[in-house]
Formats: sequence, structure tokens, C-alpha cells
Amino acid sequence: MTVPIPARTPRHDRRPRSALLHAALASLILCAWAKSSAAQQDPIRAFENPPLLTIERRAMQPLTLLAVPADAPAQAGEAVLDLDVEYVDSEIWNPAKKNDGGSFGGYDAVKLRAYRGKGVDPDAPYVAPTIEVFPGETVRLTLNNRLPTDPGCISWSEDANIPHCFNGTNMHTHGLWVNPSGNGDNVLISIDPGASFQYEYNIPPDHPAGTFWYHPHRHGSTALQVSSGMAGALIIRGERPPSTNANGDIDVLLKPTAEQPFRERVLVLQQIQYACRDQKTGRIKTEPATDDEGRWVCDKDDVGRIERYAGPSGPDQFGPRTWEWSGRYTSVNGHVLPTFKGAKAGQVERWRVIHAGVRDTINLQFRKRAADAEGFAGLKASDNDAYIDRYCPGDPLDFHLIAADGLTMAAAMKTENAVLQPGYRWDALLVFREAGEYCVIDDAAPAAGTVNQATPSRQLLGVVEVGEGPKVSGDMTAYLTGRLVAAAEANMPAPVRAKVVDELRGGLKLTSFVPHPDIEESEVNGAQYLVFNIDVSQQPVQFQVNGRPFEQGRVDRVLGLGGVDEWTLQSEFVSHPFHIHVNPFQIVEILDPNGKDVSAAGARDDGGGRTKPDLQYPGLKGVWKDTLWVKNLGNDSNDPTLRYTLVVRTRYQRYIGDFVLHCHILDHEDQGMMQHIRIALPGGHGGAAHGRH
Ligand SMILES: [Cu+2]
Repeated sequence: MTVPIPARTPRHDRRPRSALLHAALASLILCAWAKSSAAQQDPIRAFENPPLLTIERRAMQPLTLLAVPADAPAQAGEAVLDLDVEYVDSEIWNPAKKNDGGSFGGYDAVKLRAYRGKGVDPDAPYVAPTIEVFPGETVRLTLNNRLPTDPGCISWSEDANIPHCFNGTNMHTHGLWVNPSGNGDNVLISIDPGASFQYEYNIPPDHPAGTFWYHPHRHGSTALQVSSGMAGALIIRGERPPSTNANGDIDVLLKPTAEQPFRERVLVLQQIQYACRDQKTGRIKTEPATDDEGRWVCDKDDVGRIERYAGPSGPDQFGPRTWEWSGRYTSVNGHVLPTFKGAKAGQVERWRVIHAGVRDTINLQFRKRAADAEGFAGLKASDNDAYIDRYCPGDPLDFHLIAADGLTMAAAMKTENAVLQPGYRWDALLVFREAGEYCVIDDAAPAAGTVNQATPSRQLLGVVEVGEGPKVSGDMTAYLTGRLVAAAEANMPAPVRAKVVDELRGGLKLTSFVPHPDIEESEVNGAQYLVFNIDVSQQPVQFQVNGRPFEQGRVDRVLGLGGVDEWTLQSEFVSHPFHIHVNPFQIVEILDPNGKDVSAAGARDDGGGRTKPDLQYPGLKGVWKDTLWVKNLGNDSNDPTLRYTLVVRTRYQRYIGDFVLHCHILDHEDQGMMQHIRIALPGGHGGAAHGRH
């Protein structure tokens, strides 16, 4: 099977923006920023999908001596690829960087661990290349650890939950439904400096097509490596149309037609939290306390790095509120504040959005940008909110979510605000209503909906340039329905065409594309309970699941192959995104502290009257996911009235072996908020039935 690799376009296009020649701003709030930006060049960093990793494809050799005719249909075979992990010197744009002469906006030099492989742009390495594979393929991924030796790692004998071995790595295929053992999606191994290992992922022929991602998962260095930009999209492409007796891939519905190109964008959102340090003290360099111009700074010859979790006096590069303090910007495919080009009014775009950051919640929103908007040079992270007020006015754009964590939903969900917690993916269908520019915004969320229990101010993620096209003024759902019905008429095979069209017309239902059948109560034959906690009374603070931190070699749960469990999830102290490997789960209900189910479409989640409405749960009932926010309204572990109760169901299908569940705030995971779990053959049938050996 061969897949064409699209031609590359130049990544850096650093033309000055004419908008910067505009007169200084009138707004008093923005006056300091405007002064600083007046003489600055604001280079355009054009959004581009991450490069595709070059994959060598080998058709499976048929077990026959007869020659295979040249026109035989392509067979799924082997996809062979290589990734290196190494230090890479590069630069990241920093709008608030202070230049000689007092102007703002420039590139910070950085030296970070990164993935490199064929197809990776050496100028912008801090997003990993996209891996695209097909159901039925055997993926042979060789991971070469070319990081320097770390002597402290070899002799490491202390607590496994103290971050360590920053140059040890491994690979996790987040969301893939594959074998977790041996050379499969095994995160319980360490690939140490100098070592190479070939993972073999047998993507089953019935694997859902969708948006997944990959990142390192070596306990002790996961957060540090992921926050260095070691994360990439992993896309399973589907070519299976639905039939009268089987569901198919949404990719077939969204195949380009004469009317709709269905442009696809892949967004890897990252929070690369580099810091520059004072050579003498080792402390992170910050602006003077009296100066509010961003927090962490890098001087002229400094190089930003990510090399430490905590210092002697508490959090250092990771920990509560460090992202906000850093003054860094969420990047999109390695670029800060990119411009998305090529959109046209009235066209349907598919955005595959991946939260590959470590801790900060992202609330994706779009608003029209004012025609007189200024560029971004000099725009500090702390000024983003004022910028949005001034230059991104108007109502938020409504759009539709069609897949959660890569898995197509039973119906498209209309929203104005897609909440992404670390590890989440949303596939969104966007239609820009008219030509012009749109701000891509990370909107503020209620405090309890965020990792830090503090309402973050809004941030800008980029700008979309929308060209002329048919203006969309009416109901967005009706417009999208028309476009998808037209696509179904063109792309669906005759036997299912009428059914797909009828379902689209009946509320944008997508049931012909849902990968997993619902889990009814009658199918459930077991129960699991999980509670996250941070025990702040311990020294050091303990990150726990069910009262205990992670312990190497201890199996915390043994689950029976073929079983179907209902899981109840809670958090006793702040909120944490629950992630479990291998089998996804279906959301049954999400109860607020008063016991009200807030997961139904249109439900209002205001924390039982204690918070502003939080948009992240309504609509999730019945949705399949692999990562889910477990909410607590505060930080008092003795107060059960702060806890939400989440009920999800999962089937343990096909695969046995050892793997993990954990909090996807990855520095919590590194410090112990993780369990080692095992799926085994049920007892009495020759399998391992007991947890401890
Ligand atoms: Cu956590």
C-alpha cells in the first residue's frame, strides 16, 4: 500500500505585517503594550500541519509461490518508521521578549529534547511529525534514544515517584486500542540513552479511524519530555464506508467532493515551559517583581531549557500555577500565535485538535477579529485578555464537535467552546461565517474546571485568515447539515446512502460511523472504584490513587479479559484528568455534588449553584473517550460535598497484559498518581488471576 506524501510548503514566512504601521492604540489598557510594539516587526508564522513522518510501506508477502498480479488490490502490510530522540537547538517566538533599544518581540533560543525523523523540519522541531497509519497495518516504530548518558539514572535507588532519569524515554500511543505487552504499547519499559527499541503495533483491522497521539511515558520524566515538545499526532486513516451491517469511517463521509474540499488541519497544542537560569544561583530568571511584563525571561545569550521539576523551596519548572507564572504561550505545532491561511467563508474545515500540553486547560473559541487589529509583537501573556476585549469583539462562532478522543460520536455536538484538558482530542467541523480574520482564543473557564482552581485569563492561540466565499448568516447546524447531506450523496455507497442522509437530517446523527456499540447496564458484570488525591499532609506531598502512590512492581488491579466493568471516578483534592490505556470507556453519567446529572446535552453545570456554568460536561452522556476530567470544586479532601461522581463503563476486549491508568497532568503522574493494572484471562482458565507474585 502506498500513500502519497503531500508536497511541503515553506514553514517560515517572516514578512513584516503592514498592520504594525498603524497608529498607536487609543485604548488606555493597552497603551503600554502599544508603545512597546510600535516599531516592531511582527513576523507571520504561518500555520501548517505538522510534517508527515516518512513511512516505508511493505505489502504483506502472500504465502504462495505464485506471482501476485500487478493489479491485485493493495493489502495492509507493514509500516516501518524511525524516530530519534535528541537535544535540538532551535528558537521559539516570544512576543514579549525585550530587545535592545526597548522594543519587544523576538525569538528565544532554546535547547530541548525533541523527536526527529524523516520529514521533520529542522527549523521547527518542537512538534513531532504526524504518524499516519491504517487499520490492519503492522507498525514497526524504531525509537532511537540519542540523548546523552545520565549517570544519576543508572544508580537511581530513591523513590520512583521523585522525577528522575530525564534522558530515559519510551513511547505511548495514546488512545490506540492495541496490545500493551512486550514490544506493543508498553510504557513499563525504559529506553535508556544509547538504546534503540523497535515497537510493533498491530493495528487491528477493526480499529477505529481517528485522531490519536503519541508521547513519551517513562515514569519520572514524562512531564519534562512532553512539555519539551515531544508529542505528535497519530492519525488512523479510515477508508471503510458503512454497510448495511457494519459501521464505517467518518473519513469516508468527509472525503473531498466537488463542492467541499473538507480541508483538514491538525493542531498539536503544546505548553513548552522553557526557562533560562541565573548561572550562579541556578534560579529561573524572572522580571523584577515590580514589573508585570511577563514572568520568566531569557536574556540575550541565554538558552531556554527544561531540566528540573522542583527546586529546594518548592515547585520550579512544574507545579501549581507555574504555567501562568512562566508567561509562556500555548504553541500550535511548535509555533506561537500562528496565522491559519487558506480558509474560505462557507467551507467546512475539519480541525483535529490535540491537547498535548502538560497542565493548563484550553477552552477553544473563535471570534471575529477587528479590521483594525494590531499585530502581536509586544503582547504579553498577561495582556491577552485586554487584546481580546479590544480586537476580538462579537459573538463566539458556533461550531460542531464530531469526535471525542478520536472516537466518532453518535451525533455532532454544537458548541461555542470546546474544552480540552491535557490528553483530550476533539475533531471539530468549523465553518467561518464570512471573510475576514478570526481570533483563535483559549477562553477563561470557571476555576473548578481548571487544573489550578484559579480562573485563568484568556489567551490568544492564533488568527485565521478567511477568504471570500458564501456568507453563512442563519442557523449553523442547518448549514452544516446541508453540506454533510451533499457529501453523503456523493460519498456514501447506495445501500446506506438514504439512512446516512436521514440521520444527518434528523439532528446531525452520525450513528453509522460510531466505532463501539453502547454498553447497556445488562452487559455490566463488575465494578471498579477510583479516587484521586493529593495528600498535602505528607512530606513530600503524596500523589495518590485509592490512597496510595504508584509503586513499581505492584499490580493494583487485575481485570478479567471479556469482563465489562462500571467505573466510579472521584477526586478528593482538586481535579484531575483520568486516562486509561488500551480500552476506551463510555460515559454513563456525571453527577455534581448534589447528585444532579450534568452530562446530558443542554444540562447546566454550575457546581450545584457554587460556580459559573462550566461547559465541559454537558453533552458527554454516551460519549466514548479515553481521558476524562474528574472534578472537585476545591482543595479540602475532608469535604465530600465538593466531589463530582463520574460513572463510565468499559469492556476488556482482545488484549491481555500490564499497563497503567493515571492522571494526565503529567507531573502528577511522574510523582505517583498512577496505577499499574493488568488484564488477565479469568481465573480458573489458565491465566494469571492474582495481582501479586
Ligand atoms: Cu492530577
